[in-house]
Amino acid sequence: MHEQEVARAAELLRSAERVVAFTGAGVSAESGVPTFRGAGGLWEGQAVEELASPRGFYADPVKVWRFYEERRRNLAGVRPNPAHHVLAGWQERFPQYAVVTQNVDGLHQAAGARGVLELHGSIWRVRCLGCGREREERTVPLSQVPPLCPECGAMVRPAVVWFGEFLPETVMAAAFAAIERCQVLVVVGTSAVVYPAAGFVEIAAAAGAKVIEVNPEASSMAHFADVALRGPAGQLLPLVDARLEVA
Ligand code: BJW
Ligand code: ZN
Repeated sequence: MHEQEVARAAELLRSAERVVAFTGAGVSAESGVPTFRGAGGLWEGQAVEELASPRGFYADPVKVWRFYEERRRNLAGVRPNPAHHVLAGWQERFPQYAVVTQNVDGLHQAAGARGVLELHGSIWRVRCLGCGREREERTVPLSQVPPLCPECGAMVRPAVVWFGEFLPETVMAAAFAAIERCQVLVVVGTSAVVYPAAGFVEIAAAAGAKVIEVNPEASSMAHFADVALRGPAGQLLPLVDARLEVA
């Protein structure tokens, strides 16, 4: 059913040297990680602004901390799926390759991807609200209230990017450079509604890149797609990868 699209995607990739994989929550769906939007999404029936904004955190730090603590607990036993593995493997194939992700779950790295550009931070890091120090924090379970910084005693927060906050500058710069230069952009598992990340698809297309979208549903950027693979990434990316081997 997907044979033609798979063949076309492989054809675009086979001759490419500069490739970027741009991912969202859907790439982790088959690992058992809930996405944000839609049925069964993390935010179904929840006020997003209450959970993922600085205002929400200051209004009720314990509630927000527990939301992340629960996600960390759920993620602790989760393994990367074939989509993460294919995308990690491509760093060996393409001379210039980057994984640019909106995800905070660390699953691309768990699959072996190096230099992953995490636009929205990481759930496995915390940042002190007092001294600004950031550190890795992989203890699970950790605590039911925001821990205090061992250096200065202030409260720490998850080192993720909330609504209204700027994306980390060096990560943005590196991602932008890769996006602007790539020949093929593979957009996997994102609804592409959250900016500035969503804008990368248009930027790449405007700069002449071919766009491959891998998503069971059309994203808001689907009109930029040269090839649309409509199905689960964990099933379709291995098909594309296998097809790449065929000359
Ligand atoms: C599968 C699948 C399978 C399922 N295989 N696929 C311009 C215009 C309008 C608004 C703005 C704008 N610029 C900025 C804004 C404001 C705001 C914004 O974009 N709002 C829009 C929602 C309207 N942006 C911001 O505030 C950003 N900051 C910023 O712009 O700073 C500058 C500034 C400062 C002050 C004032 C103004 C500007 C920050 C955005 C931070 C987003 N943070 C979150 C939370 C991170 C922490 C956490 O994890 O809790 O990031 S929100 C959430 O959405 C998370 C995600 O990374 C992000 C994107 O979601 P994603 O990954 O696309 O997931 P879903 O669930 O939406 O989609 C899943 C997809 O998978 C679906 O399409 C499924 O079909 C698919 N799928 N199974 C393949 N098996
Ligand atoms: Zn501190």
